[in-house]
Amino acid sequence: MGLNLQNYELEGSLLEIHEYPDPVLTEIAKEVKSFGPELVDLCKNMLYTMYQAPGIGLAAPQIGLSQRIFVLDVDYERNEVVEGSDEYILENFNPMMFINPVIKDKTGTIKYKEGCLSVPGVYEEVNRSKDITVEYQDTNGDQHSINADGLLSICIQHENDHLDGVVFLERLSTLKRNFFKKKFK
Ligand code: QAP
Ligand code: CO
Repeated sequence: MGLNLQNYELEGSLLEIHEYPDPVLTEIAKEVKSFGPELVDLCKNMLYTMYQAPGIGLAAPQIGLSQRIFVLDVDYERNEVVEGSDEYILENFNPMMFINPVIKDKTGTIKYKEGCLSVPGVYEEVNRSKDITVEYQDTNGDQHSINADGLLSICIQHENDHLDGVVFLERLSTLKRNFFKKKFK
């Protein structure tokens, strides 16, 4: 399968998304110690699966892999090539890959209606930090640090939670959390 990214063909395989309450979603993911072409391939397939869904973020535990990896893109627009087709054109795509991320500084608060590919159909408001600094490695193992705010900040915090075995339902009020937990179990 392929996704047309403004004449750049993203090749990849569609990975199976594990849904809540799959136990892999509650595990603490392991640090990545091996970098190179296999990791690049995995990230490409994760991005491919995310764009296909469509979603804006996907963490490795969501594809059944308990490793500290997530991908995201909060900028892209996806349009059908022709109405009703399953071929898409992506515009303004800005794929990002985070290996062994650590959120360093968090300030302020921001509320946003979040969803999750592993909890289909549920969209609820969650409080997060507004501004963050995140340190992470790229697929070569090189170290980076970025500041994030807005949707990027929210998305990084949501995906980083997955690496600690936390699904966004855990961040809702007790009443809502229990309601949705019951619904999925
Ligand atoms: C996490 O979520 C996120 O229920 C990424 O039926 C969400 O991509 C970060 C999705 C909001 C920041 C803000 C959910 C797709 C996608 C669904 C997603 C669904 C289809 C969720
Ligand atoms: Co999620």
